[in-house]
Amino acid sequence: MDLLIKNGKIVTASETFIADIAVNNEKIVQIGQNLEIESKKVVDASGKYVLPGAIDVHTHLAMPFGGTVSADGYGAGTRAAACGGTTTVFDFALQDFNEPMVDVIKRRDALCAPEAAVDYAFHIGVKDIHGDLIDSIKDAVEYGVPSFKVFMVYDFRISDGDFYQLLEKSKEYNAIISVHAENNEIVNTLVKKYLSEGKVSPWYHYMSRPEFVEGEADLRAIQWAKATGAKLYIVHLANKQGVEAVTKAKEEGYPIYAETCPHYLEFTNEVYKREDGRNFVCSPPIKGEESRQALWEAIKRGDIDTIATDHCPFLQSEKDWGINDFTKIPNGCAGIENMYPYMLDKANRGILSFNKVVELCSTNPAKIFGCQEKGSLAVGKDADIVIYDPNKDFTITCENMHSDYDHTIWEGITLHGYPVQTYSRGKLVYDNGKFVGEYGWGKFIKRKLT
Ligand code: DUC
Ligand code: ZN
Ligand code: ZN
Repeated sequence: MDLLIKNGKIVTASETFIADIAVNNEKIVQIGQNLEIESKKVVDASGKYVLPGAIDVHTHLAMPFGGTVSADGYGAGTRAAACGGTTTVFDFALQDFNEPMVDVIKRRDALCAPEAAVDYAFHIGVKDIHGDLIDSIKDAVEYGVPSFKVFMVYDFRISDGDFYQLLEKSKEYNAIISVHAENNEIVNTLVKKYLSEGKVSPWYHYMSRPEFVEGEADLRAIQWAKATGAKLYIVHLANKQGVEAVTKAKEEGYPIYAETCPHYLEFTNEVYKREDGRNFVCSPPIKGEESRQALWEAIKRGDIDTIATDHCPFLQSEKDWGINDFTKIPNGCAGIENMYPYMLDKANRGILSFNKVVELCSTNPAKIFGCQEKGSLAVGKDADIVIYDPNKDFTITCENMHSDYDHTIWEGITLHGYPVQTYSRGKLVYDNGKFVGEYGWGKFIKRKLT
């Protein structure tokens, strides 16, 4: 045996029990009490939780955006993921015009493969489906990438008609479409209005993309998914109206899924009034308290399926481009190392169960996006394992994070309980504050939707 983790409190989405886990050749091979097995390495996890590694299905690593490139490349992003208990990272590979879908994956995988410290997968950010390109989604599905994303905003957005066609095709080829939902026309109109009135502070980033701008787009996207019967996954849901639409669609039996991110659960739009408000600029922006509460309630009801990060950090000097004009602030915040510890802190404080956090951060992402080998602690699954100390307090600072950024919106936040070890397919990659993994270890995960 390669590894034996003894006496930990094992958590799955449905159960918690004390047992040993045996790992061989990167897989979990046995789970049981008092396993008497010879092993090269034995770890005593008494008093600790043993959890499946988190799966962050929403990151933007090395992403050209906002006039620069996001600060974490594939090496830094996956290193930080490992140190926060995340053992699989999904990145968005944005299509070039005229580019067939599989080529998009191959182009980004060539950058990612030599650097990745944990396993990874891609969604394809679709820009162009003219001519035969739309049918190349079938090739991507066969290649192991059955998930596509559309943006309703930004210069890489697609038209409503193309979005609709993609939904139709995704049903035919058993794929899933994710959407960044905001109303582009209204954003542009409000931006113009505020700039012309000299209203340039980060607060006007929020004011130009308030609740209804996102909610209305959620409603449209859901309406089209219902009409086609396609699977739709709403990324970074951040507003109450959208939550209500998701709840209704689920009640009606449609395959509509929703993700939110820790920053929408922790902060409110008040952050945009802070002196460092530009550092919180992301899209969709963080909304008011009513939306924050609605997201927490939806999590508890089961209407939010997953938590992911939208990790897209920029350097302070880049955020500073927008000191006198909110439209010049590159959109995005850090989160890849904070998601699992943040959500587990909520479990440790009794706000959610540990099982629920495992479901949101690992089991559901694996199920929705077709990672058969991941998402749970069970015999036959990859040995992606986190050991969590419920008694270790940890205060987040930029210095104790493992990214390449130089500031974080999570600065100064204290968590009760923290991961102490992360294993990626049985290999120790994080140990008590230190990254001990290897660049290039991470494997491309081919997926298939069930
Ligand atoms: N929103 C962000 O804030 N950053 C990356 C892309 C996105 O949609
Ligand atoms: Zn987005
Ligand atoms: Zn995103």
